[in-house]
Amino acid sequence: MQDPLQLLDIPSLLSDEERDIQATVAAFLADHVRPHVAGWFEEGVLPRELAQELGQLGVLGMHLEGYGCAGTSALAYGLACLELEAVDSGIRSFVSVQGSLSMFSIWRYGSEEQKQEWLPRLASGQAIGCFGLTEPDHGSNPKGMRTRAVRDGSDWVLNGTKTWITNGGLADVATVWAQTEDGIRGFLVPRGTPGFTTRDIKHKLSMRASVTSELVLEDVRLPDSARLPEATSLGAPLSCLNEARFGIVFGAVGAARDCVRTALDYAGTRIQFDQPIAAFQLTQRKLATMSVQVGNAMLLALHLARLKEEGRLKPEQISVGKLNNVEAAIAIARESRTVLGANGISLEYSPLRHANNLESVLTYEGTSDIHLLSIGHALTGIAAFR
Ligand code: TGC
Ligand code: FAD
Repeated sequence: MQDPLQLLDIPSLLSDEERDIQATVAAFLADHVRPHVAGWFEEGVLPRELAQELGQLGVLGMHLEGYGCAGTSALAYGLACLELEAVDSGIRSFVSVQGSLSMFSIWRYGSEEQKQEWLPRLASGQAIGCFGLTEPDHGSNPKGMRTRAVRDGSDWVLNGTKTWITNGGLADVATVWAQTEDGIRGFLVPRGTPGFTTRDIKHKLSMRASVTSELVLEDVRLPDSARLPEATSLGAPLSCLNEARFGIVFGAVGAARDCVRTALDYAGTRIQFDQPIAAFQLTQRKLATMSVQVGNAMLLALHLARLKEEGRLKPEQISVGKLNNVEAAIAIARESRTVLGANGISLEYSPLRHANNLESVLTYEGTSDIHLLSIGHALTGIAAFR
């Protein structure tokens, strides 16, 4: 059976260095994560020790320069996300939130002291970060957030609740976005700050190998040095989302590739009516259609990576990638699961786990509706969000 990305000879579009990075990440995951991930999903856990292993691998904040970060190309980061999500969206989410949301917010908007204090520890996985934008009443519309930061002498006092925060219960530092009388600002809230608590969200049917939490801030007092000095509007957190959404464009390809590989392997060995089910035209139609979709998604991801490396990638182009690739991946995951018959509903096989995870990916980092509206805005010049 052929790998679906080999069909279009996608590896020939990568440099030797990009292929090496991808292969190194894939090999690490095959040994250290893939054998355990279905168990973590079943138990609803993500071991904290994984952070340091991923830090040693060098994928945490790998596309950032300095402060212990690897400073790789955007494409290399994308390929790492692809391999991470081929194992489980929860693992890619951990890396996305750490590198693209927590670390990027500090790297881009933090003071030199904040960068020195947090970035090397976050890059090595000795510390874990999270990013609190969403609130119970403000998901797609963060502009209306209720979390407030009020000046009190030289300090700030924060009150509010953030919810659905990846890594929240594990995090040593939370980037928290809050309204002030001058607009939205970001604050670094270390674990243990009086008045700051987290509560993990249970009973998830998706992203079970990922910690998702509520952050509660009750009269949390912080010095002005905890404020991200360069973040001066909602544009700051939204620019961090661009980084994480870029990783999802590639990650979704990884989940889809894993599903197609699983379906191909299964179809080659499962015998019905005295033949491998791969010999039936209707099965081949499924396998061929999914392989075309995964190839198209990868070509789109590569195009966006090259635009990003040239500094030309626009938010609406990221919306095209996030919308297309996540919708393609969830359709592929569901179709792959049908190829496996009854076995398709077992955790022994990855497609339904991927499909369930992708329900979250479809929602977070901007729902498909929000990305359609962003594309519509770019096309028409009319913002139809409100
Ligand atoms: P709007 O008035 O259009 O914009 C406010 C300011 O932001 C600027 N801006 C952007 N800047 C950079 N990148 C972008 N993508 C930007 N989009 C807008 C804009 O130019 C403006 O700047 P300025 O200087 O004029 O103030 O804002 P709006 O309130 O109309 O909202 C626009 C909308 C709906 C697109 C935005 O609110 C949005 O993207 N909503 C979706 C929220 C979302 O995606 N939340 C994600 C939370 S984090 C998460 O889910 C992590 S999941 C874990 C994982 O990644 O694995
Ligand atoms: P809502 O905004 O209430 O949307 C509900 C429905 O209404 C959706 O179908 C939406 O598309 C639709 N809708 C909303 N507005 C419009 C409109 N203008 N036009 C048409 N339709 C519209 N957030 C963080 O800040 N940090 C994190 O680390 C994080 N991690 C997450 C992890 C998981 C597993 C999940 C599931 C979510 C996470 N989120 C995180 C939250 C996520 O970003 C939000 O769930 C998402 O932005 C959508 O917000 P909402 O759930 O409140 O849905």
